[in-house]
Amino acid sequence: MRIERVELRRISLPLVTAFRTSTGAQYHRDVLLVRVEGPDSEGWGECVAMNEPLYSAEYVDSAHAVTRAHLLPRLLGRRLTPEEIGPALAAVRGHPMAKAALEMAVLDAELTAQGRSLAAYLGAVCDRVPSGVSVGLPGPGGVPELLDTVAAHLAAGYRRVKLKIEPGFDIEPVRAVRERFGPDLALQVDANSAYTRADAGHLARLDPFALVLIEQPLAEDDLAGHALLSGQIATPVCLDESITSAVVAADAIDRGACSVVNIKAGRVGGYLEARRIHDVCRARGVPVWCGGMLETGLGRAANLALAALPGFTLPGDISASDRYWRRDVTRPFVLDGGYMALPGGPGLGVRPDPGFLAEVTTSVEEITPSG
Ligand code: OSB
Ligand code: MG
Repeated sequence: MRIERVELRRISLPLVTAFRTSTGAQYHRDVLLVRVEGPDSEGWGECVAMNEPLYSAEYVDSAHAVTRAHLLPRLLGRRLTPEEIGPALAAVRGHPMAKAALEMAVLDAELTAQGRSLAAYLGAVCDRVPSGVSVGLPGPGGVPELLDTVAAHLAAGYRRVKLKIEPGFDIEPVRAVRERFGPDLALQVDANSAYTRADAGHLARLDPFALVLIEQPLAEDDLAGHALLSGQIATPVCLDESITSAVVAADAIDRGACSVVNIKAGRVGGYLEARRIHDVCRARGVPVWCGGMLETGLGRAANLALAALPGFTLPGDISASDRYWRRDVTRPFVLDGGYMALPGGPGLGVRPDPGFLAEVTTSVEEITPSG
């Protein structure tokens, strides 16, 4: 498509419940949405960068700034296929979430024009995926509050539970959840880099609880530490923040740093790189699952398409709209027997509701080749 016009829109959406991790609490999301327009198509992209640079160096204001000043000038007025977006932006270092949002919008526009779904384009092999839920650290209610939250999610049908952990909130909550919900619950934990190599002995105390995996225990740049830790604990090590590309994924696996990979398209620069990571992992027999970044329905639709690829053999963090939002910007995604159906339809298969979008919009910029 020829990229003739781009809209950068910021929206503010309150979360239904505060989301706490070892890096801090989130009460609302300030999301950058991108709309690209060509001669006969338009498409939407969602930038998953968070409000603050706590999960990643990249955050929503940095993504917005780099998009306006450095990414759009490389795309506007040019005729580009979705596959050409990554290469066109490669000279700009870093900023994968900003790049991913642009590629997503061009994929949506191009595939919508072709009448083809993103899922079919990526190589989906199913039309629904099992749904997991990521449970934040509890508030003042502590472990009893956590048990109530998990009970409510299981009653809603979620097929896998992930608990956020941090030093001082790890062994006991895991023990409590395992004891209350029994051995059949698919249970995993996510540390968001809160531990160090010196914590290996402590993390080995999670071994008796038969966790599916522990996600990102150590620092993002510590592949060697994760390889050491993998030999010291029985729980499989999964990487999230560390996996920034297909090259890094192959390296991490080949060095024994992880035996499972969390794939997030935003973290790796887009759905095409995400698919390459899937391919690298699948070739090595490493299971992958689709992570989440508290997306709106736009990002959720794209994540569902990705999670329908054959290597996604573990349930991901793709939860129903009502786990995040009182009202989603698209039609709501719902659970059906613990599964979520792919939207179907061309492109993402969903559109934002213009009226609701207008209500939650905090700023809009229209950018054309002339500026
Ligand atoms: O580490 O997986 C993470 C949300 C924001 C940033 C990082 C993470 C998360 C989640 C929630 O765990 C996943 C979701 O439900 O979208
Ligand atoms: Mg994570």
